[in-house]
Amino acid sequence: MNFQQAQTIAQLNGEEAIPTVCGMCGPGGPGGGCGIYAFVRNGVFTRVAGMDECPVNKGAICAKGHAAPQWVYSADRLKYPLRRVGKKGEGKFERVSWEVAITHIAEVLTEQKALHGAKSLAILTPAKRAYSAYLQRFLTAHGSPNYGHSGICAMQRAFAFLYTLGDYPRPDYNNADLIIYWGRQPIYAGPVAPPARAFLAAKKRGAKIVAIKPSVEPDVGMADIWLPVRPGTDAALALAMLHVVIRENLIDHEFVEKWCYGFNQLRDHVLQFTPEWAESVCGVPVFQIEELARLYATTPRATIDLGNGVEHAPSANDAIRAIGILMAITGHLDRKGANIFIKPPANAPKDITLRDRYDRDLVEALVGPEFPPAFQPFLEGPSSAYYRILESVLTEKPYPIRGIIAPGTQPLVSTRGTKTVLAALEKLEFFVIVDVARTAEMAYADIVLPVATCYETDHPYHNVPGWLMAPNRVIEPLGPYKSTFEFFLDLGKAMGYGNDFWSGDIAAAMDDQLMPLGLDMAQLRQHPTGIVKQPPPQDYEKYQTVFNRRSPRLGNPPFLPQGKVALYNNSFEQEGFSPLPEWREPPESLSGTPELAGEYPLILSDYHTSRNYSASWQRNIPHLREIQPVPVLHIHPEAASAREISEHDWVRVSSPYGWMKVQAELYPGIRPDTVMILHGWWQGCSELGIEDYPIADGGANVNLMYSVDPEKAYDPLVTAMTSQTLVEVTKWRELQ
Ligand SMILES: Nc1nc2c(c(=O)[nH]1)N[C@H]1C(S)=C(S)[C@@H](COP(=O)(O)OP(=O)(O)OC[C@H]3O[C@@H](n4cnc5c(=O)[nH]c(N)nc54)[C@H](O)[C@@H]3O)O[C@H]1N2
Ligand SMILES: Nc1nc2c(c(=O)[nH]1)N[C@H]1C(S)=C(S)[C@@H](COP(=O)(O)OP(=O)(O)OC[C@H]3O[C@@H](n4cnc5c(=O)[nH]c(N)nc54)[C@H](O)[C@@H]3O)O[C@H]1N2
Ligand SMILES: [Mo]
Repeated sequence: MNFQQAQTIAQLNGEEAIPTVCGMCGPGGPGGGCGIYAFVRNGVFTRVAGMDECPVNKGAICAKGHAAPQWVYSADRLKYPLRRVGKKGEGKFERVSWEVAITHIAEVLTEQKALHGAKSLAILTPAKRAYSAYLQRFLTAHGSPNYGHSGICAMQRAFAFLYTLGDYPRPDYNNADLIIYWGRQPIYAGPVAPPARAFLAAKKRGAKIVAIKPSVEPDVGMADIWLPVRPGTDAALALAMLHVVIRENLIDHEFVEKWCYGFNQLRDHVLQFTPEWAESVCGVPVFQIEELARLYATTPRATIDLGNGVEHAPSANDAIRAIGILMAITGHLDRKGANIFIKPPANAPKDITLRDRYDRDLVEALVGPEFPPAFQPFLEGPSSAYYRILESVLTEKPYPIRGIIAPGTQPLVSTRGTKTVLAALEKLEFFVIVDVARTAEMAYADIVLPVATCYETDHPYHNVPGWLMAPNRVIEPLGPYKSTFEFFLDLGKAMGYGNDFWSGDIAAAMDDQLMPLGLDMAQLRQHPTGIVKQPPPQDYEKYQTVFNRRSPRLGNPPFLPQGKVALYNNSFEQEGFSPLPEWREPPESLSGTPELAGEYPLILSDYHTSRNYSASWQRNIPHLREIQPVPVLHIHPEAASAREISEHDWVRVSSPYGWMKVQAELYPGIRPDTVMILHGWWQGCSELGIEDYPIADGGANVNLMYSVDPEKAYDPLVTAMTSQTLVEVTKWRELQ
């Protein structure tokens, strides 16, 4: 609905309709970017409607967005700041004030810094959040590089593409005749509307759609071709496609000649990756590999949308590089309807990450570099991989992290190796949780700070391409809450970093960031439904044509030393990595460890997005839990019947590292050798009488099932962590 309609309806019902931004797709508020009207009656937040004026959702809103009031009033909300009084893991806390909690944290961090150096502090954050820049700023002011990025979300793609192509190649959905969704979930992955709209519009236009993923999801239902790849084997598939296009001479000679470096080495290198070899690894039949390679290479307007599905494997970097190379040598780069480079917006809000203070010393101090130090700081600044930070607590190599702040992230369920993480949290000297609700690892915290949801604050400003808005407070905070932004301002000030933290004044912080855009929060707030800025470029003609006009990155070391697409990558070679994309098996797989297949004959993997949950939260929201009440394992009917498993039977899924108890859903749309589950299950829902599941064995936390062997479990260059293993599935029997 639009602003006028929202006001009219509210008036009729004795309500208020407050324009603001949805916060259900990512912690910290505007992660998702959908504009909403929040309805309030007698001071109570009751319901949500999509905002027509918002260019992101254009009035649409998903189930998660609608469920926001139940999240805000959830029984799981933290009530006040807590300080641990019992032993770690016991879960005994005393209530303290916000000020006492902040002072306590500042004292401990100051002492740890004096004794062990600033680098002994890490902050965990698996993905880019609305408040990410605040935690980077805090770390840099403190003197630590240990920003704990995931090793599991988007940065792996950014890295491999930048060092191969010089920029991130965006799919030009609007002009493509062939769209390949590769490890991507275009229908459920929020913010809700744009990818689904692009998908449906392409379909309506008659564009051909290809889905590459192990099991059927709504996008596959509407696709023309489905390549049911084995989990974690995308690099093998991409290498074989390179083999076919080179063997059959389906390449764009002019582009290769002019803009690619190292074609001869690539040609010789991919000879070994035949479709027959690839079939034995990735399970896609030879004819389909050849068919797709030819179709892609010979369709002039063909694009690839690469998602998270390719980032969760030890050969993630190789897969992404190989796919980037495929775009380049077939001439599908920087062309209309292909993959294109978008010009960055001319004026952006101020970068507050204190980038000018990054130096070699800071990078050398990383406890577990997400990318090798030679490639740091990368886009978001220096980063240590999330899991490696936790591991250092146990191994003390190269030194132990002693203090961790977890703002809006749950290490026991979000990263791999649950059992190692548990041991690390037991040993960790000082652990601070900053969250809106009870988390999986709360019993291990020394201090827990309860923060306001975005419906209880009026910041940050919201800035997505084409739209700028000041969110409004919908209701007064339900407890003694501040926002995650204010937490870092308060802590910065208490640590003596007030100069870098606007003396603790959040309004000043927001205005400072907005300055380059020529307005402040008060001016922005005068536009209740935000300011629609220059819409983002939609047509190819408006994009910067990187290879003709030269992007700011091209030829700008260290990205592309030759100023050309790096088919052969000298930058990687110099650091001891393969200059050409390779194939690396997951730690356990049917082709790599056949000796395990007797005991564990099925491949297990998982996926991230679903239509009604975000990551590992929101299972405690009754409206959402009713839609999808139990964790289901998709298993092919043949695999199920061979094990005497019927629909909705509870089953035990065992890997070499742990076991889960979940429900079987007989699913014809999955590879018969593979089972898959949505990750992120642990929360109960007290309103529906559902209890929490165990975090480790016997629950449904898939991250405990995988290897974390540093030699095998992640990509050595980009630390992408494996989410593939081998399992056996058996019918659950009570006295098992
Ligand atoms: N096996 C497997 N593991 C995965 C993935 C996968 O596909 N498979 N996906 C990976 C990906 S892509 C990601 S991004 C990560 C996600 O990992 P995390 O970001 O760690 O996700 P959650 O564990 O759901 O933690 C989010 C927390 O934020 C809290 N929260 C919500 N709003 C706010 C707020 O405004 N402020 C604060 N401070 N807290 C808030 C929620 O209560 C919740 O506790 O998981 C990764 N892990
Ligand atoms: N509703 C909702 N929306 C979200 C989020 C959320 O939690 N909920 N989270 C946000 C975040 S943090 C992220 S990172 C994005 C993620 O959004 P996407 O990048 O779309 O990633 P996924 O949702 O993990 O979808 C990956 C797809 O790849 C498939 N897949 C799994 N393994 C493999 C494999 O080995 N190879 C191939 N080819 N495919 C595979 C999965 O089945 C799935 O269909 O979504 C964002 N939007
Ligand atoms: Mo993510």
